[in-house]
Amino acid sequence: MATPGSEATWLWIGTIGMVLGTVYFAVRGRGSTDPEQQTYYIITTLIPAIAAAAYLAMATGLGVISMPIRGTEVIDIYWARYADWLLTTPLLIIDLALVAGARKQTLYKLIIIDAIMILGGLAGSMMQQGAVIRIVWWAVSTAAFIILLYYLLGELSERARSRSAETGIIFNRLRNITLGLWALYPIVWILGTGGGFGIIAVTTEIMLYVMLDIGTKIGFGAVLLESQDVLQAASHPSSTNDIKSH
Ligand code: RET
Repeated sequence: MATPGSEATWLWIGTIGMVLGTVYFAVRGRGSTDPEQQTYYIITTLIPAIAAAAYLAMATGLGVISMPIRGTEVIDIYWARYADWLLTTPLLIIDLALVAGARKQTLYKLIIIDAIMILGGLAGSMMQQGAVIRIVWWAVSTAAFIILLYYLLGELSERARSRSAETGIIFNRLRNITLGLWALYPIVWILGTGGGFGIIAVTTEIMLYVMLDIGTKIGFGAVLLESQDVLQAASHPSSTNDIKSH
């Protein structure tokens, strides 16, 4: 078991950030009584809660192993982040699918493609034979990611638009946050320990992942819950709004 060095500070920042995010969503969701709203609250609260456990494991040295990679020295592989992503990315996809009103079949497909993406990254990070095989796994994982984007931009966007104009706008906002932030993960991976070249320092890599994870889990969750309030208000207008709209 390897012990994390200077990168531990960032892993602790990640842990604290995720705990705060969990508490924030849990407190926010307490007042909700609508079953649909509650589903969003539960999913959105679970996401940082899972990540908090993974970050704690990484900060305490449980979620990391040292591995000799051919052509480089021994590198630390933080495998716990893949366990986190394997659980949290499907939850984020469920959030998006719920907003869009996606078909169950499409949702299952997306979850399988997502699992291939994350497991491809895990496999690549564990390959000890050198850079080439690691890059091959990166390409497999990135191909799965591109297929995910294709569904988000196509079928899911269309479904959301067909629900209502507001849903279409809100889905696009959530989708764009997802596209923009998720696309940075493969870049950090290949430049960091993932690619085996270590072009960026381990501490920088961990810092970037912490920032991305906070954005994709807490930033995304906050925007989603905010938007749900708006949609809810639009579908169950109060009497004041009724009067205003007449
Ligand atoms: C990996 C491996 C290299 C290729 C690709 C990857 C994609 C990772 C993504 C992760 C998203 C994580 C999120 C976590 C927070 O909730 C696995 C780095 C494409 C997209 C959103």
